[in-house]
Amino acid sequence: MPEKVIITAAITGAIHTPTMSEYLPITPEQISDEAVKAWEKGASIVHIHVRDPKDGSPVSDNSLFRQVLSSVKKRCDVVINITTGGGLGMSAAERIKPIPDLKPEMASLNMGSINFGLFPALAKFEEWKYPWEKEYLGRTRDFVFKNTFSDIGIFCQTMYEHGVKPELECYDVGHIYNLKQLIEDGKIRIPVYIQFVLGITGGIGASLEDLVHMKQTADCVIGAPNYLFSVCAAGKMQYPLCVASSVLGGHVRVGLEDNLYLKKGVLAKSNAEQVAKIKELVYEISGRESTTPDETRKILGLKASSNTNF
Ligand code: KMH
Ligand code: ZN
Repeated sequence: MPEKVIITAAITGAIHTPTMSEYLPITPEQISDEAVKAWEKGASIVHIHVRDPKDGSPVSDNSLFRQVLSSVKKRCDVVINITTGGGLGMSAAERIKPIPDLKPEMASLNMGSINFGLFPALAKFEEWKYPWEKEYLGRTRDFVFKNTFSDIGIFCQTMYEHGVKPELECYDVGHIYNLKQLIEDGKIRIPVYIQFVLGITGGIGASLEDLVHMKQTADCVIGAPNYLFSVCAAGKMQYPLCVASSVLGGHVRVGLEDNLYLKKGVLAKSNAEQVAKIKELVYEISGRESTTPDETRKILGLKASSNTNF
């Protein structure tokens, strides 16, 4: 088991909408402030999406990314991981375009296609702050989040060209087999860093058994020396499965991208609150302290932040 645990904070994502929580960061200032505060509480990686500052809808806009990334980099040494999953309905070209421009240390790389279903959230609210929210969530009944072998091949080639370490998002067991194929084809280089993403409608569930099944599959198919893993889980299983990951020797991801709550019925007022909570739980249960950003760079084999372009 690795001695220390890497905590990632996924700051805003593209799953939740402004109606769901007044604390969801929207503007570049809010997103960068949240990232810095998450680092202050122990996150060594921040995973970044950007939103339209006017209405909070997910966008892929290089100048918004640049504002966020340069503001964070000025204030702290946290590792910055940007999304290439983007938001629902974005083309592959839109999703990858920040990579050659900004050359971050890390970026997400989604390992397969799923019917990414956000529609269950529709039942929880009657009134919406912005018209796009209801339409965005409803559309996902028929939305295929497309990540074909060809898409993934282009994405990872672009990342390697620019010195970006991919974090491999696996939403279901088949995605681990996709990864095996991509490694065999020489497209993805070992050792890899996998994010097991549990509890997205359209992917695997978020039970302890689901996590163990993902881990056992990765052990068989990829092989323990060839991969490190982290866990994120949608909604209320965020903390239990992150703690379980830390017991299994994995790393953890929290943040408002995946879960808006601090505990049952209590919205998290910030990403930092969630980071502080998971840091303490992990230490209590598995005795593992969290890494500094430089320790994370060493563990994951990242380039220095001076080699980014922001
Ligand atoms: N949104 C999460 C379910 C990405 O940004 O590329 C997984 C994720 C993917 O973070
Ligand atoms: Zn994301």
